[in-house]
Amino acid sequence: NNHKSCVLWFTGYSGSGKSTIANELDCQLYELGIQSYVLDGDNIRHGLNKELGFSPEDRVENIRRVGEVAKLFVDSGQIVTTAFISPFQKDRDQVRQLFAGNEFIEVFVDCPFEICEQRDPKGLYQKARKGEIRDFTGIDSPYEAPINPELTINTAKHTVHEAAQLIITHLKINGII
Ligand code: GGZ
Repeated sequence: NNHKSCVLWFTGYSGSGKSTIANELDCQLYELGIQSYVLDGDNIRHGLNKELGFSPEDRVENIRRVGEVAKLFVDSGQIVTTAFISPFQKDRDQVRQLFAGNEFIEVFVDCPFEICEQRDPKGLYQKARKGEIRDFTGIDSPYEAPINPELTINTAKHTVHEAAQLIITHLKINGII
């Protein structure tokens, strides 16, 4: 299948649905005959970035490295989705600069903080509230919502399937697939 390469850079709170939507998108692209790859905490923080924690400095370095890896995927002609909180606008902007204008697609996985905390799929919010985890995004570590994302998806209003569809539509409208 003929398509252009790009990075879909997801950003949003823990529990907003980044990895879930990224994996659904991966499946929907596969059904269109398009190969893609997902970078997330599971394959990056346990390997390449395993010495990094959640201090502001470590998050900056985490995102910098993910940006460089995403760049390698795009150079190799692939569509890559990254699913990291990436809480700082400045770091997302720095990653954006690695890419040509239409190759970097910032996707705000927008879900009200209260709903992310209610979902609490891994029980981490509860631990953070009890003080068992420090530097937790939205509790005692900041999150800067994107100023001008290419795409915003409210995951309190859309199903996972719909969210992936919205991204596919964006890729089609912009001539990437
Ligand atoms: C935020 C944390 C923390 C702290 C562990 N703050 O819902 P999850 O579990 O699967 O996703 C979260 C993930 C965040 O890692 P990222 O690499 O995406 O963060 S960043 O982009 O800011 O570097 C959460 C888990 O790791 N987790 N401790 N203190 N999330």
